[in-house]
Amino acid sequence: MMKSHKMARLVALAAATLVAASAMAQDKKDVTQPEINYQAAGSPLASEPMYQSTNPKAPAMTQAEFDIGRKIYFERCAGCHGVLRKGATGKPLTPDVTLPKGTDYLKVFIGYGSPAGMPNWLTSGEMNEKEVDLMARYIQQDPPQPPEYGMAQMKSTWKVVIPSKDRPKKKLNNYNIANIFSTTLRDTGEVALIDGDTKQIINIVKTGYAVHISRLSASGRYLFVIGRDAKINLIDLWMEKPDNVAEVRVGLEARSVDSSKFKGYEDKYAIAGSYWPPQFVIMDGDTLEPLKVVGTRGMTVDTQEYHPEPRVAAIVASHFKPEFLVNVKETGKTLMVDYSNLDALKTTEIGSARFLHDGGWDASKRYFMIAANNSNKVAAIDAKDGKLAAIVDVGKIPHPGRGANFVHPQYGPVWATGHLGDDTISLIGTDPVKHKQYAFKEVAKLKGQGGGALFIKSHPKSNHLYSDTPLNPEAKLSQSIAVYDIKNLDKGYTVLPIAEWAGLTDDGAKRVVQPEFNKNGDEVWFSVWSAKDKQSAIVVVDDKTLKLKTVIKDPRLITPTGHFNVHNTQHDVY
Ligand code: DHE
Repeated sequence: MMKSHKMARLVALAAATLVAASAMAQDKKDVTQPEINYQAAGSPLASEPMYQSTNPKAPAMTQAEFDIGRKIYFERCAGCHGVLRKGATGKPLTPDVTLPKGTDYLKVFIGYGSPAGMPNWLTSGEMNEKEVDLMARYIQQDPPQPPEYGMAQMKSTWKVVIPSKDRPKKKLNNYNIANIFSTTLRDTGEVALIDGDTKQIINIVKTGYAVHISRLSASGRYLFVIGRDAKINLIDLWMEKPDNVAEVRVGLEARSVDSSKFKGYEDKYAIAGSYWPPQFVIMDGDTLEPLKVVGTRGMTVDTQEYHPEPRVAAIVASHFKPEFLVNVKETGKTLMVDYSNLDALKTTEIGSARFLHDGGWDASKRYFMIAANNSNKVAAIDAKDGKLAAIVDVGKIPHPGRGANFVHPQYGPVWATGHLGDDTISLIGTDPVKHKQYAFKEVAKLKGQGGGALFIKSHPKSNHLYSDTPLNPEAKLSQSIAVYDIKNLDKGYTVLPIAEWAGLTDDGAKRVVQPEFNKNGDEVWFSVWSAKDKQSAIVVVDDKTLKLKTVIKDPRLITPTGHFNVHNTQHDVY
């Protein structure tokens, strides 16, 4: 009896290995390793203590093993499978799914991966046999829940370093602050404030963990920076040496921050959205005092099922109404949050498609174009009429950053996005008045260098469209940029060897990421992003001639990724 049971298990295991092995073969076609690594970046929740509940049906685990499993899960898996393992861009891994599969089957899947995008953790060398076994047992346990994080916790981290009354009454420096760049130094948890005119570093400001984005207040005076650990820093650009004046931690993990831009509310409020807990908070724009916390847990747009952890992705401030547009990823909803009365908060909920991630305004700033990345769609939200204008099918895993706006010779104003999962750039018409027949349709697909594109950029004064491919597995592509002549798109693209121009001598990854224009729209900045212990740089290109203008190198520029020009970010120019 024992023997036949063991035999049956071996047969099942062999079958699972075959499934996984054929899966791996297809895997290569579908999802690239950098794409997976991008989705599955480490979560700050890895260091949060959590309660281990014992499910008698799950394989035994000691508390020490459980803690290791939890750490690995939040470092490697939570980005795709969700904090509560209910599934996000990856499949659900709750015990009702994992227990019937059993440890041996799960070990094969974790070890060898799947065509749907599950990495091959064992054969890639990222986990050893012991860790794979531990993870196979871990995901059969009840998922531990990280703590909630409400007003009391926020208030306990809130610090006003320089009170408003002690801040400058006028600009105290000689910088052309409209042309300052805030560059993310990802792995040091800092931003570099760089003078766009002289290319000198003004200050390096300590911010949150694995800092993510910077945004500007409506007046252009205040810079908001958010870390993945949900720490926000408020930097005053009027100071003699611009620096931090307030900070607060609004959750345990986050990605987005912005500030009120509607007439009469300039610089009044700030808002930040969290991945965990799933919520957003409205703060005082001057001090970051948290004022109102709103949860985003709720029903999904399509099957209308409850989702316990819908993460807050991109947030923008409307120019038409006193509203923030808060994009909730897993439920596929854009919340238009009216901040004119925080005590009677009115929200218009617009459903579109799941996995809303990043996006930006069209040139008129009326339509917010948001990528539902794993649904391969872009939703256009009409901020004036408070409704969905359209949902547009695009390529595989659109990733626009904030996208790029330009006037197409044939289709009029268009907004563009590149894709992580294919080599196309989708152009979507955005003018329903003079180019009605093209409005909110994918009017053209440009062929790009390859998949793994993250950011695309243009400028009203430029005739060029720039597209990066930092996550492409081929170094030649991840280290260069494709540029299109907007007036002659059929000609295809010109390749700029940005990493080569940086002249870095070590063997760093040198991924070229995020084109960003200066204020005048006549030069474009790129980060050349290498590992923490390797040299990185910023390369500045002349937009007219497409020739190298300057390379900014400094030992303090460690892992530069995104950069945000004050004027362009303040006025949503892209
Ligand atoms: Fe980002 C924007 C989330 C990985 C650089 N990133 C955003 C936004 C979200 C997001 C929700 C939109 C914010 C907004 O507009 O309000 N990013 C995530 C992730 O969940 C993901 C996939 C994995 C993770 O664990 O964080 C991720 N992002 C990365 C990177 O690895 C990048 C390339 C390098 C880095 O610095 O970490 C990166 N993300 C950026 C940048 C922006 C961004 C530069 C802003 C683009 C813009 O033009 O506004």
